[in-house]
Amino acid sequence: MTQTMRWFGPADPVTLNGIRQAGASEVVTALHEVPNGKVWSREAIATRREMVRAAGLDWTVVESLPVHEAIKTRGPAWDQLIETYRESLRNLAGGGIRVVTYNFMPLLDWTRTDLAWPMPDGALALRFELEAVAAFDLHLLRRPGAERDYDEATRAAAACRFARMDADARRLLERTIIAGLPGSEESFTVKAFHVAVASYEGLDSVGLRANHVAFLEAVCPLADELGLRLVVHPDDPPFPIFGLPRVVSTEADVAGLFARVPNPSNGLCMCTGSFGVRADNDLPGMVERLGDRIGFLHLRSVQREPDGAFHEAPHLEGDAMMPSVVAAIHRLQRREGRSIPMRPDHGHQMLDDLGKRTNPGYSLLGRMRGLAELRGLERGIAHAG
Ligand code: DNO
Repeated sequence: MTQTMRWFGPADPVTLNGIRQAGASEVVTALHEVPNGKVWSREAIATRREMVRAAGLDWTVVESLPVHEAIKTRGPAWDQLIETYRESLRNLAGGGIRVVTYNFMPLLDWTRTDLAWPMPDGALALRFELEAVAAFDLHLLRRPGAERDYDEATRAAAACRFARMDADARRLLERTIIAGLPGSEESFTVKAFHVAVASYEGLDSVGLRANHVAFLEAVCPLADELGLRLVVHPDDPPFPIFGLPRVVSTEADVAGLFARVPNPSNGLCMCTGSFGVRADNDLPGMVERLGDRIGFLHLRSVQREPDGAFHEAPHLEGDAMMPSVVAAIHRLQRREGRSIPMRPDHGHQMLDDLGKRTNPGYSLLGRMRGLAELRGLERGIAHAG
């Protein structure tokens, strides 16, 4: 695997040199300062790549070139936004980028309910509890029709939980869920979130899937020509949330996408953490079967808990069966004669990072531990033959 780490650009408290010392050879990054829906210029791409190269690293994978909400909903600005996207792809390919990551999740990108959940060793992990989402949805957001989306036990637990929370706890939960985690393209207040959710009214999973296919049909022929791979990041968590459809949650979802848009540029960012929340996603089998479509790897492991909750375990623990996943990746790379870019996804906040300002999930030391473990695992598998 080509070892990379995510870097949020010059504003990231983690330095390029820190990433280099962690042993990565590349960063994956984005022009986070360019508003969603605007072109990434050749000059800005070249300047950022130069900055990365000057630090002894490279940048060949973008995470992410955001897909505007009006593309996901097929709103009136669709044509213009597609043209903008295509222009950015041209500029990226001209600037040496090979892989472009995106997602097709309505409004919210990745979502958690607790960003500092203490592990037994004192490190802090990211966690998701459906009950906390329900407490927010039913009692803070008060989304019309929300009660239909939770079973009776979850509704009751959410009501008790909400009653126990003071104003600070309520505000923290609200911020955690809708203010936008690192790399998310959107950030909302409760009021704005109401309006945004309403803009999806009437769009079900069939409609969203059709819009996803329309997007790919509009950009993949160009990406093929440019020699780019467009890789879709799966839904995190991999099920509908706040009544919004999610259509990239399972192997069948992505296989359907590849069947409908067979262009070689139509690819996958295989995120074992996102897919791994569902016990019905067989991760090593997915690597095996989706093989040549995989253009980028996010490796992390979640520990599933009862009642739809999960937290992020150390990279080699939890439910992902990482040794089997990496063994499948090793076979895939050997079969196809390529090295797939990988990043250790997220990491615990630990050691000296505990007192620091960090991007949740993206502090250096936890990810450095993850990268070291994954690198060792791959080396061991390769050595064993
Ligand atoms: C979270 C990330 C996601 C990912 C986007 C891709 O940690 O994996 O935010 O970058 O979904 O567009």
